[in-house]
This record gives sequence, structure tokens and C-alpha cells, in this order.
Amino acid sequence: MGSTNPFSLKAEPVENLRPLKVRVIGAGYSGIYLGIRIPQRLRNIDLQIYEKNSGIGGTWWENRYPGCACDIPAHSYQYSFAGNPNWSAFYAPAEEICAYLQSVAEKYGVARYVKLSRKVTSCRWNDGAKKWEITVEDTTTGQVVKDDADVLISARGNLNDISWPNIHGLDSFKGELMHSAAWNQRYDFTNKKVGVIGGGSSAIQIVPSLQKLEGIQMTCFVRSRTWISNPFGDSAMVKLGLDPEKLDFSPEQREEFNTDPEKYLQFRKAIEVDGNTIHGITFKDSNAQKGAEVAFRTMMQERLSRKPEICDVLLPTFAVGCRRLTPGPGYLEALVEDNVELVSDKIASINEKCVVLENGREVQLDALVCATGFNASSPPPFHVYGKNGCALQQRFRPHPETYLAIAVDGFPNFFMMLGPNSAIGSGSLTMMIETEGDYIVKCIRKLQKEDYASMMPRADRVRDFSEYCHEYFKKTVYMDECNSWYRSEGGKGDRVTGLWPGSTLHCLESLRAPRWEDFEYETKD
Ligand code: N01
Repeated sequence: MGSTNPFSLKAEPVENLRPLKVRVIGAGYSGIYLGIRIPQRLRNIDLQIYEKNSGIGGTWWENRYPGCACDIPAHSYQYSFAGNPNWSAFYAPAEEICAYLQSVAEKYGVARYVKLSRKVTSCRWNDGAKKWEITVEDTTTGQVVKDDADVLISARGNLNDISWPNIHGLDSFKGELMHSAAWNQRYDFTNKKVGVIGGGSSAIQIVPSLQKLEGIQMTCFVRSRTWISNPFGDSAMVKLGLDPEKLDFSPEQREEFNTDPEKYLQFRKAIEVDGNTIHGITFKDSNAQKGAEVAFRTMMQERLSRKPEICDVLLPTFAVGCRRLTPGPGYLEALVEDNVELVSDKIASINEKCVVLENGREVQLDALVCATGFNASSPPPFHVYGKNGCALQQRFRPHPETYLAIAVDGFPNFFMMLGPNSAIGSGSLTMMIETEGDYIVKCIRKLQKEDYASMMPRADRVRDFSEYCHEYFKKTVYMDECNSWYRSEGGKGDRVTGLWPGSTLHCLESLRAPRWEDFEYETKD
């Protein structure tokens, strides 16, 4: 019988477990999880986590634009074992999430494994030694260090390779130019003419925050339509007597969550149940999809009633959820303000001072914000060479293929957290992260206990999963007529490579117990 305490360690004799070197790339939600679980569940592991930034927290360390918050209810965007009754708002701000991650890392002693300002530039599998050879750059000194590992885990996140818009003349702009994920905190936007390119989740958070600044004049360049949803988890809020319009928790509510665990658990449960019902929306022509379309259309029309012409260019013709849904508190309200103009005409070029539209109009600007997202379907931004020197970049052409989003044939002892096909458009990403991490821990335990030098998924199993994904997504809204980072080839491809093919619960069940027969193994010589 196992212990009911998830943190307890079974009393395994240490000498039974082969020592292994494990290297993790990235100290965001995924890497921190591994920094907790690997030492808890395994013995004789030499663990190191390389983080390119000078602080831990991953995307929540990097993204610091005004209004940056998680648009998923904070209580379902946390580790299952580290519930935080103190979130200040239903959608927690980025700084607060980053501080939460740092506090969890500190509590569980993760920092001792993390090497900050270390950028992994290359990983090469040495078939003779059956080890990964890793090249790491110290970003503060430029010094290059060599390391090796039995097991390599990419926990790099998939939304950090910045995508600048491909617009002629962008480099010639002489005003302040910044990307949403590389914000210049020193720039003062007050009394400025500011352009924002993009209508995705980042722009939707940036626009209402900037719009309130004194003297600002904004032009939002939005070339594609987008669905704005009701707040995720709104029925959970209503059930508990909270007002979905008021997203901050009062001191009394936080006090209640702290002093009444029952109430807190009830609240978390209600959010989870609410989240699970969203999954129905992702199926084409489902009743949930039809219902959501009517509800969101009506809601958007109401909120845009001061400038109904915006509906003509913003209300989508594609299915709800095809591209990422955003609740966007305050976005539609900001678009109807007098100091904001929404421009849907395509941008032709950019010069020193202006964005030039295809219709010839020039929009003069002091600052231009590119909220133009990330190259999400690309392989990691460091080189990974597997067996016979095969590059992961090559293996992922024409589109990424994996075994259960976690491993790839030809790449022994290489595992991915949030790799291709592992995000979720309708549920809790943090639960997926924990599930993937637990699966990888089981694989490492197998290598250790059964004394295998390496394991990797069989090619036919990878093909099966890839075909399963392809068939699954045909039934969903994700293949409808929209651009989204969920899809291959920069958003327009015929494969959905960003998302797990199913619900969060489906992922949890699929990864609960590894099918060891789907892997091939090598022993030490
Ligand atoms: O990026 P995006 P994002 N001219 O790729 C437009 C996560 N996230 O940073 O759709 C004009 O969604 C582009 O237009 P189009 C979340 O997973 C989470 O906003 O290609 N426009 C699009 O509108 C999200 O999905 C939170 O036609 C151009 C926009 O730029 C992901 O990050 C918060 C253009 C890019 O939208 C990415 O979101 C924020 C051009 N030349 C983000 N090029 C949470 O709260 C591009 N665009 C959890």
C-alpha cells in the first residue's frame, strides 16, 4: 500500500538505484515542478536546471506588459499541492504568479538545483557513451561550459520565441518599438500616440491598461477577427455569490478562504467543474458550441453598442475557440473609448514615424507595440541532435510529431514538458504540467531500476499518436477558418500541433500509467 502523503518517500534502498545525471532546461512552471518531484520521488539523481533568465518563473518572469495577468482563474492555475488562498484577484497579475512560483520553489528547495543565466545552446546525443552532451552559455560572462547528462528534459515552454510582424520598414521606425514579451518598463506612454499591432490575448490585456493613461491616443491594428468570451469560471463565481464583473477578491473573501478550508475547496471544485464543461465547445456543431456562439455574439454586441461598426470587423465568422478564447476584461470597453481607434485595414509598411496602411493612410505614432505573439510550432531555440546526428528541427518537419507530447523516436532519454500537442484550449494547463512531469519521473525510475542505458518511443507509436491527433482535430473547431498558434506552419497549417487531442482529464488518464511496450530500450554495453 502506498502512503497517502504525496510527498512521502518510499524507503527504497539507495544502492538499488543507478546514479543518473538529469538536466532540465527552463525554470518556469514545468521546470520548478520537476525540481520538486524528481528529488521527492527519485534517489541518486544528480539534478541541474538551466535557466536562461536571471530569475525563475519562466513566462511569468518574462512577460511584464501593463495588464499582464493570467486570464485563467488563478485557483486553477497553481500547483495541486500548493493551493494559494491569497490570490488577490480571480485573474492573478503576472508579478503575483511569478512571486507564487518563487515562493513554491523556495519552500520545496528547488533553488539549489537551478543555475540562473545559463542558456543551453546545443544538446547532442552521443551514441557511444549513451549520454547527452550539452553546451551551456553563461549569459553574464559569455563563458561556454560543457556538461553531459543521462537524461535531458526540455521544460522551455512553447511561447517565448518572439515573433515580430513581417512588415516592410519595421526596423526603420524611429519611435519607441517594443514587443509585448520584451517590455520597456522605462518608457512613459502618457500623452503619446501609441499603436498596438495584434488582437490576441496579449493585446487584449495591454489595450485596456494603456487606454486609461493620461493623454494617450491609441490606434489598434487588428487584422483578424476574434471572439471575446465571458469570464472563464463565471458560473463558479456566481455559485459562490461573487460578482463576475468584480474580479478582485475582497479582504473578507481572502480571509474566508484562509480560515475556512471547506469554503476554499468548494470554490476550487466549482471552478474545475466549470472548466471541464468548456471542453464541449471545442467540438464542431455541438450544442455547447452553438450556445457559446450566441452568448458571446450577444455579449460582444452589447459591450460594443457605443461603436457598433466595430462589430463588423471584430465579430468572427469562425467557430468559438478556433483561436484562443480570451475573456479580456475591459478590452471591448476600451475599444469604444474616444481615445482609441480600431483599424482593420492591412498594414502596407512602416516608416520612420508612421504605420502606412494599404489604403494609403498614414498613422503617425510615438510608440509602436507589437503584440504579435510567438513562433509556437518551432522546435526548441537550441540545437538538439539525436541518434545519427539527426536534428530535432529536421525531425519536426513538415510538422512536429511526438509520442503523447512527451518524447520522440530517434531522441533517446529526451523528454519534453509542454512539447508539441500538449497545451490545452479548454482546461487547466498546470494539471497537464504535473501529469507530464509525473510521467517523465516514471520513465527515469524505469531507466534507473531496470538498468537501461536509454529509452525512446517506437517510431510506429509516434506515428499512431500523430495520426490520432490528426483524426481527432478534424472533429474540432481548431481546424476552422482562423489563424492560431495552435496550428502548424505559423498558424495556417493542416495540423493542430499546439494542443493535446482531448480534455485535461483525457490527458491525465492517458498519461497515468506508461505503456512500456511502446518504448524501445538499450542496455549498457
Ligand atoms: O499572440 P497571438 P499573443 N499585421 O499569436 C497579429 C498566451 N497568452 O501574444 O491573427 C497585423 O495570439 C495576429 O494577427 P493574425 C496564449 O496562449 C496567455 O497575443 O495572425 N497583425 C494576432 O492578432 C495566447 O494564445 C495569456 O491575423 C499581425 C496577434 O498579432 C498566446 O500567449 C495572456 C501581424 C498575435 O496574437 C499568444 O498570445 C497572453 C501583422 N503583420 C498570452 N503579425 C494568459 O492570460 C501578427 N499579427 C494566460
